[in-house]
Amino acid sequence: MIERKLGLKKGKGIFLAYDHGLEHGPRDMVGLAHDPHYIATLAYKGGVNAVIMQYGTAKRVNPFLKEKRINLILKINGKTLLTKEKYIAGLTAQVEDAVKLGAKAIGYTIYFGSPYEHLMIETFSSLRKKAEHYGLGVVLWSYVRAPHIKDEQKKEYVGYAVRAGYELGADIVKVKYTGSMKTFKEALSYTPHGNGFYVYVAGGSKSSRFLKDVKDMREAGASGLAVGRNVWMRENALEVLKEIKKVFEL
Ligand code: FBP
Repeated sequence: MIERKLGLKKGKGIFLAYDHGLEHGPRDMVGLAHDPHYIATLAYKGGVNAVIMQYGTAKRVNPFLKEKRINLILKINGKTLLTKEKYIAGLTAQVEDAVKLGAKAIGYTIYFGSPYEHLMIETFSSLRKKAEHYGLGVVLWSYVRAPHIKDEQKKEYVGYAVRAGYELGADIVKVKYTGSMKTFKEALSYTPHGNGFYVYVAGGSKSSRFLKDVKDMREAGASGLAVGRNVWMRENALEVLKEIKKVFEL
């Protein structure tokens, strides 16, 4: 069960996302944030349920993660901001790499609606099967993203992304926030969640509304956050983690 693998309290938890060096490049890797040891230390001091990293980053901090018993979710696909092909993420590591590093789960992105959707779905199904074989959890970055889609955070799209992840067998879907409690609640209403399937929310770019949004996400039924920039881009990162924990009663 995913709850046990990641130490989730009735499915609730916080994941500290740190795959931005690949996804966004230098723009996010400023100051202390460029150093994965800083992030891993934050994860430890802040008592999060897991850190999310790409293979190259994870292998460099893995001794520390192991020593401090910090759970790892190994992100195994991704892309850069440099590509014009914004709607497909390539494989960056294998399930065996996750096993080798002692990760508790794999992370994989699908851009639903994309012209390459079928490729990402097919790859996901093989990886999901392999991850289950090795006893790893499966976390899906479930985003609706395509050239013809204007607002990927619309409640209908987020609702679709939650349901699609459920249909494909993810343990946890990580989705975008719709922007309000009411719309997020509606987005969650199309899928049974709790009991082995949980919805986590991405933090998004650094925002002054963040903690208010977190309260609304929780109120709407989110089980947790997979958050990056809104934590480690702040000087009071540990304080922010504490506040998030309070909201989710962790
Ligand atoms: P944030 O909380 O910083 O938004 O991180 C969540 C995340 O999904 C990361 O895992 C990923 O690197 C990034 O957002 C990708 O965001 P986008 O595809 O919207 O640029």
